[in-house]
Amino acid sequence: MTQDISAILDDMVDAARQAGALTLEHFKRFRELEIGVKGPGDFVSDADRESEQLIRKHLLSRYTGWSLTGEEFDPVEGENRDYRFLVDPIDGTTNFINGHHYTITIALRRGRETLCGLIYNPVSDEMFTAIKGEGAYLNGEHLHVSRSTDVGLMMVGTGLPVPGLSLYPGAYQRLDAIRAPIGAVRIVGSAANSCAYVACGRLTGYFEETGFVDTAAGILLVEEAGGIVTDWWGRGPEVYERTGTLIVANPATHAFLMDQLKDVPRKDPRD
Ligand code: LIP
Repeated sequence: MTQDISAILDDMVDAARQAGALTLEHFKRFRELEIGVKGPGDFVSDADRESEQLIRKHLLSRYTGWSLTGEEFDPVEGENRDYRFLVDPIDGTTNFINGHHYTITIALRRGRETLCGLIYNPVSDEMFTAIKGEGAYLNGEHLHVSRSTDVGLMMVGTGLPVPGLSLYPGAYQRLDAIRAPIGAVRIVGSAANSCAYVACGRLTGYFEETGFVDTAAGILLVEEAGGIVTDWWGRGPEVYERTGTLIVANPATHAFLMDQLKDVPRKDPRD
């Protein structure tokens, strides 16, 4: 059966807006949140769990039998494994619990293909959306990555791994060299928001070792906004899905980052 992807994206947008309102209530009193620790540098709050529950309920009651992978609970394996929602109910939990901008991100996949996705920043009320082949949008306005080729004006986003947990710590020792010729390096604190910033030109590029649930929608958004998406060794997003090493960037910044990262030794045993 052919699905109306635009109607499904509308339902995903509704879910994200509702989860945005819910999480904002917690965010307003971030100093009082009870914080759980899932692992080193990996936090969770009631807001993450409530947000994921709301999104699950909203989507799976409309798309019965479909599958869903979220960050906070076990995956739902419906009888329809073809269609799967990927949900990060709060991307940037560390930001969130400290009162900084965070996002909610949802992607819809059919098999290995991302059909559509969104990144919602409830604090700024910015809704980034993309449907495969139909462009990328911010609050309904068409997006394009930065067209700048000037190395001196590049602004690159990244995120720092928890010490000892990175498969590629060498990459972050190159930050000085990456920083030297360009305009600036920024840590946005949400992988999804970093991708959204590349899609709308607030960053010219972003690289990190991060998770696919956080970035599936962002990858589509950047591709649809005319950017380039590879892993650190220039291979397509399907390889990044395994290695977790992502570059999303405008063409000039992509070439610059590839040059900086291509010698990082590949260590992933699955690679
Ligand atoms: C995290 C992001 C963080 C990034 C991590 C990870 P979580 O997601 O918020 O900015 O550096 O790689 O993506 O754990 O907050 O959902």
